[in-house]
Amino acid sequence: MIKSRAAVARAAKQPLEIVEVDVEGPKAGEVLVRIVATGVCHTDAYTLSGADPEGVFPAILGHEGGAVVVEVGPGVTSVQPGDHVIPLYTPECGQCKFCRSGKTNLCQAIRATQGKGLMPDGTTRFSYQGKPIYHYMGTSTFSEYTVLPEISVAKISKEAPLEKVCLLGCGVTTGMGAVLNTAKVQPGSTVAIFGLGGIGLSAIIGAVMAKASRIIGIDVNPAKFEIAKQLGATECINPLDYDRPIQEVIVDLTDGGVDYSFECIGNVKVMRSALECCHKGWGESVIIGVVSAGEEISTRPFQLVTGRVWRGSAFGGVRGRSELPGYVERYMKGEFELDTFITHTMGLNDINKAFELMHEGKSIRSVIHF
Ligand code: NAD
Ligand code: DAO
Ligand code: ZN
Ligand code: ZN
Repeated sequence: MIKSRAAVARAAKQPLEIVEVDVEGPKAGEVLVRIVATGVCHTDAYTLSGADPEGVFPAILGHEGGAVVVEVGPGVTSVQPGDHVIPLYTPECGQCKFCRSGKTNLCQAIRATQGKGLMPDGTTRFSYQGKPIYHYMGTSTFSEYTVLPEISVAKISKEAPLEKVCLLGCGVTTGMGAVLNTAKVQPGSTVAIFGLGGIGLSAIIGAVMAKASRIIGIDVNPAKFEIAKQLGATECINPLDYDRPIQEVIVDLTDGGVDYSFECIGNVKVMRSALECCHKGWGESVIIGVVSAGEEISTRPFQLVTGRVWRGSAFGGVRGRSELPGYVERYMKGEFELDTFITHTMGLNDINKAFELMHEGKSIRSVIHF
């Protein structure tokens, strides 16, 4: 058992509490890692808000980390102490029906327990004052030390700066991957990106890499436009500046609609706009945003009958263990940058400030340094 500084979510809607928790060592097939840095993503705020049907409390949130392996449990062969890793909320076992299908990154090997805030053996490694604390998304990166299943870590180059590539643990991979992997945007395509937070801005980077001809950023907060243009958006529009639906505006701007759109907010009304701004006959819309339990999307079925395609993407469709190290390499080669995303850095004691900045629309990503 070791002590670890951690930000504990005691209950929904309560600020995180910084305490010293107890962390049990890794069991068979598990690894103990030291988190060097972690980003704070909108999904952490979503779970803390109480809207997440899988949200259990008390828990240690966080899923966008960069870490060093400290100890491995019996039977672990793919990593050893000292290795640098990115925790994966979408594991890759390589053996389940989903992994073997070659059609999805949604490995199901530990889904049942991960969704309940538990390790694969049905127990938790965290406790505080003798009472158990739940894991979160199989990662719990808001703790200096955390235990992960071996299939939930991607081994990456030791040269990569963990305080930056931690963003590849969620936001940047999710946005870039949705464009490059899920939609497979073609050179010369027109693209609309709804929501210019960490995910939407990463989708812009993906669209630039895919050589899209036109990249339209849409956000109700115009403070996001400068950075979106810096990253490659060719134009930015604010739905609040128009007195008609934003999909009509985009259809007019693009001679019938865009080739691809991406919803990076988590708003079912915007999801409809994103579908309906797509070009008749071939336009594809990808849902990335996560919405509260019970909410539903709607459109007229004729939108699909006439050739538009509606799909979704989790973690950019990226298989974490086999493909994420390649994304890190691409970053190291200078194919994309991460500095623009990191608008704030702070210590763990200030983590609630990171949530405030996100809610106020003042940050893209705050990175917590342990
Ligand atoms: P964020 O809060 O940083 O960004 C959201 C942006 O949307 C903000 O800039 C906000 O101003 C804008 N916005 C809000 N309402 C809007 C509206 N009605 N019209 C236009 N713009 C609007 O969030 P983020 O970290 O970028 O995450 C975005 C979404 O992606 C969240 O729902 C998050 O849970 C989800 N997410 C999904 C995955 C996945 O794998 N599918 C992974 C990570 C995050
Ligand atoms: O396999 O049923 C499943 C769940 C996969 C989880 C994928 C989560 C993607 C959306 C949540 C955003 C994470 C930050
Ligand atoms: Zn995330
Ligand atoms: Zn699997």
